[in-house]
Amino acid sequence: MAVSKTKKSTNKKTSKSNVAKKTTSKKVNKKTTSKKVNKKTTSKKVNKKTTSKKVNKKPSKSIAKKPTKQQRTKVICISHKEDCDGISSAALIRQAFGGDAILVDYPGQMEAINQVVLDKKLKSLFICDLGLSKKTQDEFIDIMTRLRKNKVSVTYIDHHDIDPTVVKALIKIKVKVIHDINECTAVLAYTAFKSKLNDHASFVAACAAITDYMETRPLGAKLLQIYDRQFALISATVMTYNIVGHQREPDYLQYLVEELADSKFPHDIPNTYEFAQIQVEKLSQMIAKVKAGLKTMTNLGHMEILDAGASGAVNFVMGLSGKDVGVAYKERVDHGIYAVSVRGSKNCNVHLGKIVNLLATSLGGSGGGHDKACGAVVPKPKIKKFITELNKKIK
Ligand SMILES: [Mn+2]
Repeated sequence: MAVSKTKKSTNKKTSKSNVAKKTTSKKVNKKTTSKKVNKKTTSKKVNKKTTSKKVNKKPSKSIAKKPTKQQRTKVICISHKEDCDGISSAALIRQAFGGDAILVDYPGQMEAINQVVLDKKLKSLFICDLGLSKKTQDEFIDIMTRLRKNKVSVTYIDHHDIDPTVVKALIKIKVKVIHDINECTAVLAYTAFKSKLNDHASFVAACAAITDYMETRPLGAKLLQIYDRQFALISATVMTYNIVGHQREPDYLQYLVEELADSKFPHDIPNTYEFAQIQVEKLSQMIAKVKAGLKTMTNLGHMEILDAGASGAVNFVMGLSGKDVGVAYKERVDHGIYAVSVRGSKNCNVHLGKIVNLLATSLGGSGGGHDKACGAVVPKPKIKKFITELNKKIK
C-alpha cells in the first residue's frame, strides 16, 4: 500500500506539471480546432449571447431594477461521476453547449440537483446518466417543476429503467426527455446533439458504450465501427480505471471531462496508462480478497468491500461465487448507508434494476438501473435484510 501511495503522489505531481505544460499548447489547439469544427456552435453561442443581451438589457435599463432582474446565463450539466458513460456524457454536453459539469454519485444526486435550483444565474440544465428510483422520482419532478417555473431549460438524458408516469410528468412540464434503455447515455447525447459536436465526440461516445456493455446496440455499434476495435477497447478501459481510481478527487474528474470535451484521447492525457497499471494491480489483489471473503446464498454471492469501490469488486463477486447474481456493498460512513452494486450473469433472467428499485425503497433506501447491472443505496442497519430478500426474489 505504502508503495502504491508513493507512486500515486509522484504520478500526480508529474501529471500536474505535464498538465500545466500542455495547457498552453492545448489552448492554441483548442482555438484552432474549435474554430474549424465548432463554427456552428461558436456562432450560435455568439448569436445567443448577443440576442439575449439585447433583449434583456433594454428592459433592465428602462426600468433600472438591476438587482431584481438577473440574467440567466449559466449552463450546468449534472452527470454521473462513477463511470465512463457519465463522464463522457458531461464531456459531450460541455463540447456542445459549454458550461460547467457537476459530477455526482447516487447518494449525492438529489443534493446536487437541489443546489442548482438556488442558482439564480442558471439558464440551462442537463442531467445525464442519473437514473431515478421510486424514492427519488417524486422529489425530482418537484425540483424540475420549480426550475421550469423559473424558465430554466432542462434536458434529462438517461437510459436506466424509469417509471413511465415520470416520463409523462416531465414531458408535461416541458423537460426535454431523451430516454432509451437500449443505448448508453453518451450515445444518446451524441445522437441528439451531433450537429454541435465534432468528429472526435463519436469516439468519446463509443468508449462510453463499451464500458456500459452497450457497444453491440444499434447506435453504439455504428459508432464503434468507425474506430479500430482494440484501440477503442483499451482507451475505454484506461478511461474507466482513471475514473474509478479518482472518485475522491473531484478536480481530476473535472479535468477528465474538460480533456475529453477538448477531443483528447485517453492516451494523450498524461499518466493515464501508468495510473491504469496501478488500478489493474489493485484489481488483481481484489481477486484474492474476494476469494477469501466471499459469502454465498442459494441464488447469489455477496461480499462487503472495505478498501475499494463496490462496483470494482462486484463482477469478481458474481464470477467467483459461481452464482448468477453478485452483490458487493461498501459502507459510506458519512451518509450512514451502504452503496450496493449488483450484477447478473447472462443466465440471470430477472430484471435486477426493477427488483432492486422496489426492494431498496421498501427498506428506506433507493436503487435501480439496468436488468443485469444496477445499484442501490441501503440504510446501514438494513443491509442484511436487503441481501436475504434479494436472494428470495431472484429465483
Ligand atoms: Mn450509463
